[in-house]
Amino acid sequence: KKVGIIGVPFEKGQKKYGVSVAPAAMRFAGLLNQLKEIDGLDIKDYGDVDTQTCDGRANVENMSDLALVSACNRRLSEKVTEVLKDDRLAVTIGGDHSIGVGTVDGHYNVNEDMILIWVDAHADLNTNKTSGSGSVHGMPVALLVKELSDYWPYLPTMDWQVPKFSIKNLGYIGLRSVDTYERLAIEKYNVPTFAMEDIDQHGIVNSINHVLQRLDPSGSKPIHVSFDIDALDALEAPSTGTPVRGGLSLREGITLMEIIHATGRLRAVDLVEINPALGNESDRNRTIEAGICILRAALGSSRRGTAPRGLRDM
Ligand code: DIR
Ligand code: MN
Ligand code: MN
Ligand code: MN
Repeated sequence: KKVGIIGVPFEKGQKKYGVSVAPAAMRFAGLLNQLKEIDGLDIKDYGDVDTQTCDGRANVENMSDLALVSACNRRLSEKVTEVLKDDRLAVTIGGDHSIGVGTVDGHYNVNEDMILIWVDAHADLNTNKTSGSGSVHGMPVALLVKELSDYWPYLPTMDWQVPKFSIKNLGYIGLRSVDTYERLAIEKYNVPTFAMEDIDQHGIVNSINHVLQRLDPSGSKPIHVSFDIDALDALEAPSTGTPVRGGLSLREGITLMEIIHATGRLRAVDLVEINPALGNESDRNRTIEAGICILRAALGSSRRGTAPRGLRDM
């Protein structure tokens, strides 16, 4: 099983300093070695995407730093496509969640039949007209889906990104802070959504199985998981820009990823919004550890353990 790691030190999709440090902090914490411990994995590090430079300007109302968001995502999209064409599962470490535009775009360009599981406290489904913050990390899903393209004005510098992905192939897990127009879109398009109250009622196992069944009844499509660390409870992952209490336990997050891994169809995972500059050292370490646990589960680490190679069938 082959995996490619991409770092995206980008934080202009929101307003707090520090999310851009996450790829370096995750590497320093031993991410690569902890993934290499997983039996049979071949890990290649593709390094960090350039997030600093852009040409042109894009002054769009209530949309901060669009030209930089656009340039970073354009490079990221190409990188994700490259990793997938190298026949590797693309693991992207953000950065804020605006980078979901590039990861999903790059994945869609290789697998047009992909389905997208957005694991988040938030729906990230605002347009510049509905957003209360003007931060693009609250808008990536709305930028990606073709059904909402008419709700956007012309976006200078974004011509490279034609919204092609259908909202019919999207599902949500973990929501608990949804803005009014986001909720309207979820209902209008009947997006399979397991908000925290639904997970409380049905359990995480039934919740993810239901989403997978709805999006892909035949069980044949490539899966992309975009995991915002704020989907986890603020006690499990405190170092993040917009923490919300009452979220997934780390165990629920791990179970979710184990189930998705077990499909054998996971092709891309994003892990975003870890902000090592927020909170104290214990908060930072806990949040980074939680992120590594989530990625390990996604890549097939078993909590039961794995017997040594070659001795299993004795
Ligand atoms: C809010 C917060 N819905 C917004 N979004 C966040 O700014 O649009 N997404 N924090 O992760
Ligand atoms: Mn290559
Ligand atoms: Mn998000
Ligand atoms: Mn979020």
